[in-house]
Amino acid sequence: MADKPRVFSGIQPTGRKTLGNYSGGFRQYVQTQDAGDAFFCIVDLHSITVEYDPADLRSSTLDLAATLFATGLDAERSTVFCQSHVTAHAEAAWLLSAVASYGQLGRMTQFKEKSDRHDFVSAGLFTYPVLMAGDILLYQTDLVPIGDDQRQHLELARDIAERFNFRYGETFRVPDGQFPSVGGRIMDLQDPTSKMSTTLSSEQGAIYMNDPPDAIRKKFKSAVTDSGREVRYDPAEKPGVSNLLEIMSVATGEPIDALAKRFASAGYGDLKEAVGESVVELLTPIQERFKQLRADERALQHLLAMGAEKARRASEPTLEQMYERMGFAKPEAGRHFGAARPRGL
Ligand code: LTN
Repeated sequence: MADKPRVFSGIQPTGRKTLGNYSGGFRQYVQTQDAGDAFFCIVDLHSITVEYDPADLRSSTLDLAATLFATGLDAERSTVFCQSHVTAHAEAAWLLSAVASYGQLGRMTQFKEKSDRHDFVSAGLFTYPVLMAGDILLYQTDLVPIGDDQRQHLELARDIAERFNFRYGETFRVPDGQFPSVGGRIMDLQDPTSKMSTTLSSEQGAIYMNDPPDAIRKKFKSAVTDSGREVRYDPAEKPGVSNLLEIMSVATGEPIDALAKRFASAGYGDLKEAVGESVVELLTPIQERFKQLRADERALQHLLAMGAEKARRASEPTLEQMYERMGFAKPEAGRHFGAARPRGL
Protein backbone atom coordinates (compact mmCIF):
# COMPACT_ATOMS: atom_id res chain seq x y z
CA MET A 1 0.00 0.00 0.00
CA ALA A 2 2.67 2.46 1.01
CA ASP A 3 4.55 2.07 -2.27
CA LYS A 4 1.52 2.70 -4.48
CA PRO A 5 0.34 6.28 -4.18
CA ARG A 6 -3.38 6.89 -3.83
CA VAL A 7 -4.54 8.93 -6.80
CA PHE A 8 -7.83 10.80 -7.04
CA SER A 9 -9.28 12.99 -9.74
CA GLY A 10 -12.72 14.36 -10.50
CA ILE A 11 -14.19 15.10 -13.92
CA GLN A 12 -17.29 17.18 -14.62
CA PRO A 13 -19.88 15.26 -16.65
CA THR A 14 -21.31 18.36 -18.35
CA GLY A 15 -19.84 19.95 -21.46
CA ARG A 16 -18.69 18.24 -24.66
CA LYS A 17 -15.29 16.66 -24.16
CA THR A 18 -12.48 17.80 -26.44
CA LEU A 19 -9.10 16.58 -27.57
CA GLY A 20 -7.76 18.93 -24.88
CA ASN A 21 -9.63 16.93 -22.22
CA TYR A 22 -8.17 13.76 -23.67
CA SER A 23 -4.63 15.06 -23.79
CA GLY A 24 -4.50 16.73 -20.38
CA GLY A 25 -6.90 14.35 -18.63
CA PHE A 26 -8.12 10.96 -19.87
CA ARG A 27 -4.76 10.02 -21.35
CA GLN A 28 -2.98 10.76 -18.06
CA TYR A 29 -5.56 8.79 -16.07
CA VAL A 30 -4.81 5.67 -18.04
CA GLN A 31 -1.10 6.06 -17.32
CA THR A 32 -1.81 6.63 -13.64
CA GLN A 33 -3.89 3.54 -13.21
CA ASP A 34 -0.77 1.40 -13.56
CA ALA A 35 1.34 3.53 -11.25
CA GLY A 36 -1.11 3.93 -8.41
CA ASP A 37 -4.26 3.05 -6.62
CA ALA A 38 -6.53 5.28 -8.64
CA PHE A 39 -10.00 6.76 -8.11
CA PHE A 40 -11.77 8.62 -10.91
CA CYS A 41 -14.93 10.37 -9.88
CA ILE A 42 -17.64 11.72 -12.19
CA VAL A 43 -18.47 14.84 -10.21
CA ASP A 44 -22.17 15.22 -10.93
CA LEU A 45 -22.78 17.05 -7.64
CA HIS A 46 -20.47 19.80 -8.88
CA SER A 47 -22.47 20.16 -12.10
CA ILE A 48 -25.59 21.51 -10.39
CA THR A 49 -23.80 24.65 -9.17
CA VAL A 50 -24.55 26.48 -12.42
CA GLU A 51 -27.71 26.36 -14.52
CA TYR A 52 -28.18 22.91 -16.07
CA ASP A 53 -30.83 20.62 -17.51
CA PRO A 54 -31.65 17.55 -15.34
CA ALA A 55 -32.26 15.31 -18.37
CA ASP A 56 -28.90 16.32 -19.85
CA LEU A 57 -27.12 15.64 -16.58
CA ARG A 58 -28.28 12.05 -16.59
CA SER A 59 -27.18 11.36 -20.16
CA SER A 60 -23.91 13.27 -19.91
CA THR A 61 -23.04 11.32 -16.76
CA LEU A 62 -23.40 8.06 -18.67
CA ASP A 63 -21.58 9.58 -21.66
CA LEU A 64 -18.62 10.46 -19.48
CA ALA A 65 -18.56 7.02 -17.88
CA ALA A 66 -18.49 5.43 -21.35
CA THR A 67 -15.76 7.87 -22.45
CA LEU A 68 -13.57 7.04 -19.45
CA PHE A 69 -13.83 3.32 -20.12
CA ALA A 70 -13.42 3.83 -23.88
CA THR A 71 -10.16 5.73 -23.41
CA GLY A 72 -8.72 2.84 -21.43
CA LEU A 73 -9.71 2.98 -17.79
CA ASP A 74 -10.29 -0.50 -16.51
CA ALA A 75 -13.00 -1.07 -13.89
CA GLU A 76 -10.89 -3.82 -12.31
CA ARG A 77 -7.73 -1.80 -11.83
CA SER A 78 -9.20 1.66 -11.25
CA THR A 79 -12.19 2.81 -9.29
CA VAL A 80 -14.48 4.73 -11.63
CA PHE A 81 -17.61 6.02 -9.96
CA CYS A 82 -20.25 8.66 -9.76
CA GLN A 83 -19.99 11.19 -6.93
CA SER A 84 -23.73 11.20 -6.11
CA HIS A 85 -23.67 7.40 -5.64
CA VAL A 86 -21.41 7.75 -2.62
CA THR A 87 -23.21 9.87 -0.01
CA ALA A 88 -19.97 10.45 1.92
CA HIS A 89 -19.09 13.23 -0.55
CA ALA A 90 -22.09 15.41 0.28
CA GLU A 91 -21.62 14.71 3.99
CA ALA A 92 -17.92 15.53 3.95
CA ALA A 93 -18.61 18.81 2.16
CA TRP A 94 -20.92 19.93 4.97
CA LEU A 95 -18.53 18.92 7.72
CA LEU A 96 -15.59 20.60 5.99
CA SER A 97 -17.56 23.79 5.44
CA ALA A 98 -16.95 24.38 9.14
CA VAL A 99 -13.19 24.60 8.56
CA ALA A 100 -13.27 26.37 5.18
CA SER A 101 -12.74 30.10 5.32
CA TYR A 102 -15.47 32.32 3.84
CA GLY A 103 -12.86 34.91 2.88
CA GLN A 104 -10.67 32.40 1.08
CA LEU A 105 -13.65 31.00 -0.86
CA GLY A 106 -14.46 34.51 -2.02
CA ARG A 107 -10.94 34.88 -3.42
CA MET A 108 -11.22 31.85 -5.72
CA THR A 109 -10.69 33.12 -9.28
CA GLN A 110 -13.01 30.49 -10.76
CA PHE A 111 -15.80 31.69 -8.46
CA LYS A 112 -15.17 35.32 -9.35
CA GLU A 113 -15.11 34.59 -13.09
CA LYS A 114 -18.16 32.34 -13.10
CA SER A 115 -20.19 34.59 -10.83
CA ASP A 116 -19.49 37.46 -13.23
CA ARG A 117 -20.79 35.39 -16.13
CA HIS A 118 -24.07 34.23 -14.57
CA ASP A 119 -26.88 36.38 -13.29
CA PHE A 120 -28.05 33.81 -10.77
CA VAL A 121 -25.12 32.94 -8.51
CA SER A 122 -25.87 29.87 -6.39
CA ALA A 123 -24.48 29.31 -2.91
CA GLY A 124 -23.20 26.02 -4.34
CA LEU A 125 -20.98 27.86 -6.80
CA PHE A 126 -19.37 29.54 -3.82
CA THR A 127 -18.89 26.35 -1.78
CA TYR A 128 -17.87 24.27 -4.84
CA PRO A 129 -14.21 24.03 -3.69
CA VAL A 130 -15.29 22.63 -0.31
CA LEU A 131 -17.07 19.74 -2.03
CA MET A 132 -13.93 19.22 -4.10
CA ALA A 133 -11.77 19.21 -0.96
CA GLY A 134 -14.05 16.53 0.49
CA ASP A 135 -13.71 14.43 -2.68
CA ILE A 136 -9.96 14.41 -2.33
CA LEU A 137 -9.56 14.17 1.45
CA LEU A 138 -12.06 11.32 1.98
CA TYR A 139 -9.67 8.99 0.15
CA GLN A 140 -6.44 9.95 1.95
CA THR A 141 -5.19 10.97 -1.48
CA ASP A 142 -1.47 11.41 -2.22
CA LEU A 143 -1.71 12.74 -5.76
CA VAL A 144 -4.33 14.73 -7.62
CA PRO A 145 -3.87 14.89 -11.43
CA ILE A 146 -5.47 18.18 -12.46
CA GLY A 147 -5.14 21.04 -14.91
CA ASP A 148 -3.46 24.32 -14.12
CA ASP A 149 -6.85 25.98 -13.65
CA GLN A 150 -7.45 23.84 -10.54
CA ARG A 151 -4.25 24.80 -8.69
CA GLN A 152 -5.99 27.30 -6.43
CA HIS A 153 -8.71 24.79 -5.52
CA LEU A 154 -6.13 22.19 -4.59
CA GLU A 155 -4.31 24.74 -2.45
CA LEU A 156 -7.59 25.36 -0.64
CA ALA A 157 -8.09 21.62 -0.10
CA ARG A 158 -4.62 21.46 1.45
CA ASP A 159 -5.43 24.39 3.74
CA ILE A 160 -8.67 22.71 4.81
CA ALA A 161 -6.84 19.45 5.55
CA GLU A 162 -4.22 21.23 7.63
CA ARG A 163 -6.77 23.26 9.57
CA PHE A 164 -8.86 20.18 10.29
CA ASN A 165 -5.79 18.23 11.41
CA PHE A 166 -4.77 21.10 13.68
CA ARG A 167 -8.20 21.59 15.24
CA TYR A 168 -9.39 18.01 15.57
CA GLY A 169 -6.26 15.91 15.44
CA GLU A 170 -4.33 14.29 12.60
CA THR A 171 -6.99 12.93 10.21
CA PHE A 172 -6.15 13.77 6.60
CA ARG A 173 -3.20 13.23 4.36
CA VAL A 174 -2.28 16.55 2.72
CA PRO A 175 -2.40 15.88 -1.05
CA ASP A 176 -0.09 17.07 -3.82
CA GLY A 177 -1.12 18.12 -7.30
CA GLN A 178 0.17 16.46 -10.45
CA PHE A 179 0.15 18.81 -13.40
CA PRO A 180 0.50 17.57 -16.99
CA SER A 181 3.79 18.47 -18.71
CA VAL A 182 3.51 17.60 -22.41
CA GLY A 183 0.08 17.81 -23.96
CA GLY A 184 -1.32 19.72 -21.03
CA ARG A 185 -2.04 22.69 -23.18
CA ILE A 186 -3.67 21.81 -26.45
CA MET A 187 -4.56 25.11 -28.08
CA ASP A 188 -7.55 26.23 -30.10
CA LEU A 189 -7.06 25.44 -33.81
CA GLN A 190 -8.44 28.84 -34.84
CA ASP A 191 -6.65 30.79 -32.12
CA PRO A 192 -3.49 28.94 -31.06
CA THR A 193 -2.75 31.47 -28.33
CA SER A 194 -5.73 30.35 -26.23
CA LYS A 195 -6.57 26.95 -24.83
CA MET A 196 -8.89 24.52 -26.63
CA SER A 197 -11.96 24.76 -24.44
CA THR A 198 -15.45 23.29 -24.17
CA THR A 199 -16.97 26.62 -23.28
CA LEU A 200 -14.78 29.18 -25.02
CA SER A 201 -13.63 27.61 -28.30
CA SER A 202 -15.60 27.92 -31.52
CA GLU A 203 -16.89 24.78 -33.26
CA GLN A 204 -14.01 24.99 -35.76
CA GLY A 205 -11.40 25.68 -33.07
CA ALA A 206 -12.01 22.53 -31.03
CA ILE A 207 -11.81 18.83 -31.84
CA TYR A 208 -14.54 16.96 -29.98
CA MET A 209 -14.11 13.38 -28.87
CA ASN A 210 -17.14 12.39 -30.97
CA ASP A 211 -16.30 14.37 -34.13
CA PRO A 212 -16.62 12.17 -37.24
CA PRO A 213 -13.39 11.62 -39.25
CA ASP A 214 -14.31 14.06 -42.01
CA ALA A 215 -15.04 16.85 -39.56
CA ILE A 216 -11.67 16.22 -37.91
CA ARG A 217 -9.80 16.35 -41.25
CA LYS A 218 -11.61 19.53 -42.20
CA LYS A 219 -10.87 21.27 -38.93
CA PHE A 220 -7.15 20.54 -39.25
CA LYS A 221 -7.15 21.63 -42.87
CA SER A 222 -8.47 25.03 -41.82
CA ALA A 223 -6.29 25.31 -38.71
CA VAL A 224 -4.60 28.69 -38.34
CA THR A 225 -0.82 28.51 -38.90
CA ASP A 226 1.93 31.07 -38.59
CA SER A 227 3.79 33.46 -40.82
CA GLY A 228 6.88 32.11 -42.54
CA ARG A 229 7.04 28.69 -44.08
CA GLU A 230 9.32 26.47 -42.05
CA VAL A 231 8.03 23.87 -39.62
CA ARG A 232 9.67 24.03 -36.21
CA TYR A 233 8.62 23.70 -32.59
CA ASP A 234 8.63 27.15 -31.04
CA PRO A 235 5.42 27.97 -29.13
CA ALA A 236 6.29 31.68 -28.73
CA GLU A 237 7.18 32.38 -32.38
CA LYS A 238 5.10 29.68 -34.03
CA PRO A 239 2.09 28.89 -31.84
CA GLY A 240 0.00 27.35 -34.63
CA VAL A 241 2.63 24.95 -35.98
CA SER A 242 3.84 24.07 -32.48
CA ASN A 243 0.30 23.19 -31.44
CA LEU A 244 -0.04 20.90 -34.46
CA LEU A 245 3.24 19.16 -33.59
CA GLU A 246 2.13 18.78 -29.99
CA ILE A 247 -1.22 17.30 -31.03
CA MET A 248 0.49 14.84 -33.36
CA SER A 249 2.82 13.83 -30.56
CA VAL A 250 -0.18 13.16 -28.31
CA ALA A 251 -1.92 11.17 -31.05
CA THR A 252 1.04 9.04 -32.11
CA GLY A 253 3.18 8.88 -28.97
CA GLU A 254 6.21 10.09 -30.94
CA PRO A 255 8.38 12.80 -29.35
CA ILE A 256 7.85 16.32 -30.63
CA ASP A 257 11.45 16.82 -31.82
CA ALA A 258 11.33 13.66 -33.92
CA LEU A 259 8.18 14.95 -35.59
CA ALA A 260 9.64 18.44 -36.05
CA LYS A 261 12.64 16.90 -37.78
CA ARG A 262 10.48 14.73 -40.04
CA PHE A 263 8.35 17.69 -41.15
CA ALA A 264 11.17 20.25 -41.27
CA SER A 265 11.17 20.37 -45.04
CA ALA A 266 7.46 19.78 -45.52
CA GLY A 267 4.89 22.50 -46.14
CA TYR A 268 2.19 23.54 -43.67
CA GLY A 269 -0.41 21.77 -45.81
CA ASP A 270 1.35 18.41 -45.50
CA LEU A 271 1.75 18.82 -41.77
CA LYS A 272 -1.92 19.66 -41.28
CA GLU A 273 -3.01 16.66 -43.29
CA ALA A 274 -0.73 14.30 -41.36
CA VAL A 275 -1.86 15.64 -38.00
CA GLY A 276 -5.52 15.32 -38.99
CA GLU A 277 -4.95 11.74 -40.06
CA SER A 278 -3.15 10.87 -36.82
CA VAL A 279 -6.05 12.24 -34.76
CA VAL A 280 -8.57 10.27 -36.84
CA GLU A 281 -6.51 7.17 -36.11
CA LEU A 282 -6.42 7.97 -32.41
CA LEU A 283 -10.13 8.72 -32.03
CA THR A 284 -11.73 6.13 -34.30
CA PRO A 285 -11.17 3.10 -32.03
CA ILE A 286 -12.12 5.17 -28.97
CA GLN A 287 -15.36 6.19 -30.68
CA GLU A 288 -16.04 2.53 -31.55
CA ARG A 289 -15.62 1.44 -27.95
CA PHE A 290 -17.68 4.40 -26.76
CA LYS A 291 -20.58 3.36 -29.00
CA GLN A 292 -20.53 -0.19 -27.68
CA LEU A 293 -20.31 0.86 -24.04
CA ARG A 294 -22.94 3.58 -24.34
CA ALA A 295 -25.41 1.27 -26.10
CA ASP A 296 -25.69 -0.99 -23.06
CA GLU A 297 -26.82 1.21 -20.19
CA ARG A 298 -27.34 -1.70 -17.83
CA ALA A 299 -23.79 -2.89 -18.24
CA LEU A 300 -22.52 0.66 -17.82
CA GLN A 301 -24.60 1.12 -14.67
CA HIS A 302 -23.22 -2.14 -13.37
CA LEU A 303 -19.64 -0.93 -13.81
CA LEU A 304 -20.53 2.29 -11.97
CA ALA A 305 -22.18 0.31 -9.18
CA MET A 306 -18.98 -1.69 -8.75
CA GLY A 307 -17.00 1.54 -8.59
CA ALA A 308 -19.38 3.10 -6.07
CA GLU A 309 -19.12 0.06 -3.82
CA LYS A 310 -15.32 0.25 -3.82
CA ALA A 311 -15.44 4.01 -3.23
CA ARG A 312 -17.83 3.62 -0.30
CA ARG A 313 -15.56 1.12 1.34
CA ALA A 314 -12.50 3.30 0.81
CA SER A 315 -14.08 6.52 2.10
CA GLU A 316 -16.11 5.13 5.00
CA PRO A 317 -13.33 4.99 7.63
CA THR A 318 -12.29 8.59 7.00
CA LEU A 319 -15.86 9.92 7.14
CA GLU A 320 -16.43 7.98 10.34
CA GLN A 321 -13.28 9.52 11.83
CA MET A 322 -14.39 12.99 10.83
CA TYR A 323 -17.70 12.62 12.68
CA GLU A 324 -15.98 11.21 15.70
CA ARG A 325 -13.20 13.78 15.95
CA MET A 326 -15.65 16.62 15.47
CA GLY A 327 -17.56 15.39 18.50
CA PHE A 328 -20.73 13.95 17.04
CA ALA A 329 -22.44 11.32 19.20
CA LYS A 330 -22.32 8.00 17.41
CA PRO A 331 -25.68 6.65 16.28
CA GLU A 332 -26.49 3.47 18.17
CA ALA A 333 -26.57 1.02 15.30
CA GLY A 334 -23.74 2.63 13.36
CA ARG A 335 -24.15 4.99 10.50
CA HIS A 336 -26.07 4.00 7.40
CA PHE A 337 -23.79 4.47 4.46
CA GLY A 338 -25.16 4.69 0.96
CA ALA A 339 -25.01 0.96 0.39
CA ALA A 340 -27.19 0.02 3.34
CA ARG A 341 -30.37 1.46 1.90
CA PRO A 342 -31.18 1.86 -1.78
CA ARG A 343 -31.35 5.53 -2.63
CA GLY A 344 -34.83 6.93 -3.12
CA LEU A 345 -36.50 4.71 -0.50
N1 LTN B 1 -13.09 21.14 -10.11
C1 LTN B 1 -12.56 20.12 -11.01
C2 LTN B 1 -13.32 18.83 -10.91
C3 LTN B 1 -13.17 18.16 -9.59
C4 LTN B 1 -11.97 17.55 -9.10
C5 LTN B 1 -12.32 17.02 -7.81
C6 LTN B 1 -10.67 17.39 -9.60
C7 LTN B 1 -14.12 18.00 -8.65
N2 LTN B 1 -13.62 17.30 -7.59
C8 LTN B 1 -11.36 16.37 -7.05
C9 LTN B 1 -9.73 16.73 -8.82
C10 LTN B 1 -10.08 16.24 -7.55
C11 LTN B 1 -12.62 20.65 -12.43
O1 LTN B 1 -13.48 21.45 -12.74
N3 LTN B 1 -11.77 20.18 -13.29
